[in-house]
Amino acid sequence: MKKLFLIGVIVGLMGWLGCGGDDGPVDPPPPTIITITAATGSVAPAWDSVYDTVWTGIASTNVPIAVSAFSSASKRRPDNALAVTSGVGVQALVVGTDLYLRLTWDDATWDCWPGRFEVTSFDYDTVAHFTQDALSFKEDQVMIFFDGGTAFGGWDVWNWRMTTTGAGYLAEGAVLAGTTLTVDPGDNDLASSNLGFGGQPEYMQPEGPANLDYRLLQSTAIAIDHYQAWSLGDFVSGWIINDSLYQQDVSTRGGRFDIDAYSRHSSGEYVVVLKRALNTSLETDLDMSSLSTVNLRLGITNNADFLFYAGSSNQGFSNTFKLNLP
Ligand SMILES: [Ca+2]
Ligand SMILES: [Ca+2]
Ligand SMILES: [Ca+2]
Repeated sequence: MKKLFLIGVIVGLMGWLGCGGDDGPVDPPPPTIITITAATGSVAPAWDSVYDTVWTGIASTNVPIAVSAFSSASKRRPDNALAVTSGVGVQALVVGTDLYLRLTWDDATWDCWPGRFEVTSFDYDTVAHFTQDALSFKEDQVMIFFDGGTAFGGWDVWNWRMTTTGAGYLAEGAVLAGTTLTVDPGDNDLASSNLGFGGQPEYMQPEGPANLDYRLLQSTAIAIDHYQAWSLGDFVSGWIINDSLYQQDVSTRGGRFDIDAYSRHSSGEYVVVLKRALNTSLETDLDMSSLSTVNLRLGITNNADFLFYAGSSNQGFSNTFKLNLP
């Protein structure tokens, strides 16, 4: 009788531990979707600061950067987990008809010299010869993806890049459908290549070798002078920035550059403030003016271009999160 009782206890325990039972594996709990609620403000933050006091009263929500390709099939792996930030702080604000987003993330390297030219030798001893380093020197970037749903056919995209948009205080609008990114239509160019005849830069800053600034501005650039007192290793920017475009009103700028941007990189941290109208009335932009919630994703690169279809140690994407609008 005692023996039978013991067997009964063991069989009972096995059932409780799931040994030999016919219950299937337990489904994992659904992931928690991060939700951010945009604050409503009456005063617009200063356009030329990321530290306006308006932001101090608005909570920042950490959005983890979880995957290395836009498709969630490619998960971040331990060997590339360190190349980009593991999370982005997001703050959102609506003032009137405009949406402001303030993003904060860690990046130890300020990569602001995409395709730069470097003095690598001298012809006839004194004439500087430049080499373009387009492979090693790209730029830091962020993309915000607004889910346009099936009616819109893809994602409405805001793309900020440290130099080729940020140096002109703007971000570029686009649409991502599948893995194809198409910039919004518009006649204006913000950054034009500085590549001239014979692989040499075409323009330089008027201060010459004395001013190695990443911002080569159209309003002040002069023709390159190879006879100046260049030294080995001096740089000239790979891009010329149209520094008058941000001063035009949005309708003159065109649908491609309807996003204002201001940024700071200091102590290994980026802070970027972006602003666009909730409704631009353009079919390549999502009309958010009548939405109470929109699904977003974020993408970050560290000195790299985006590769939507493939994992990369220098890019990361968040999972989808929600933004509640007033
Ligand atoms: Ca960087
Ligand atoms: Ca646009
Ligand atoms: Ca767009």
